[in-house]
Amino acid sequence: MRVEEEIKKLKKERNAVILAHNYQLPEVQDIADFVGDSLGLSMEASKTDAQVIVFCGVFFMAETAKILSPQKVVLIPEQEAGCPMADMITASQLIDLKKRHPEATTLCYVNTKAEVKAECDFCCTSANATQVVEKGLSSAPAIIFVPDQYLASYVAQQTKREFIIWPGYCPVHAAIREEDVERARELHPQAEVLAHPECRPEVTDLADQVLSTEGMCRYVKSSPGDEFIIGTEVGILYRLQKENPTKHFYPASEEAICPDMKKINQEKVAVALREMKYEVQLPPSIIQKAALSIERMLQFS
Ligand code: CIZ
Ligand code: SF4
Repeated sequence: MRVEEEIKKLKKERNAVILAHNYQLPEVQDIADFVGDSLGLSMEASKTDAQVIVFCGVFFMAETAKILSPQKVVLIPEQEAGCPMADMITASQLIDLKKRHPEATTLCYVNTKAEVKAECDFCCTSANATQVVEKGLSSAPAIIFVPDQYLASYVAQQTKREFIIWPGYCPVHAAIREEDVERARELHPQAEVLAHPECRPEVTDLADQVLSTEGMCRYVKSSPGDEFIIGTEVGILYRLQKENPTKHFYPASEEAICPDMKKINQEKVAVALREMKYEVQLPPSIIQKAALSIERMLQFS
């Protein structure tokens, strides 16, 4: 049986839904029920009556799906698919930081482990961070922002607030340099430059639009332009091209490839469904506390 057919059959048998992050390989995006960003996917999955969620992404994303659907079985087809940025802060490091700034409200990017979310007042995504700060944290005397220093500095600039920043970063986005954007612009002078806020400030300063992955997908669809330089992980170009077949997309850097995002393929999805592995398990107390930070975010976004 072809692997795609096997996945279809197992999906039915298990009553499963398959989620693929925007950065996944084309062969994985093609077999997914939903393709999107980590929070959007987790929310979609929680609304379905599927009993099993197969999350094709990195570990913190599968944890987010578990936090929003504690009654469902959440599987990640590759145990080693982590996020180096999320791993840059642990719960105990955050607890120490909070002790040094007891007056501060804590805000964590969704790219954090569940145990870190559990220690935070608010969660945010790259799509709603500015709004969460403006609406939810307008009266906070101080704000701790973890772990992405570049997203933090972008939101600080937008909201004219100062944050207590953790020096984390995404190695994939940080590798995109000003020169890369300038070179791409010379080659494609008509193209609009879209950059993710995980990029360095030098890069977001050069961009025409600073957008999350879902923001990029929406923007491209509604824009009259037909050429775009994309400053984020290259996996998203597949979705952009599929949804906008007449438009043209160029990566800001062809080297912006997240190795962790490429660890899952169709074969591993089939194995995950066949053998029901690898199941994401979280202590109920962590789920409850982490869910609170997400609920607070949702009130203000
Ligand atoms: O939350 C996500 O899925 C990530 C990592 C990025 C984005 O902009 O969607
Ligand atoms: Fe983490 Fe960066 Fe990979 Fe996203 S692209 S999963 S932030 S390392």
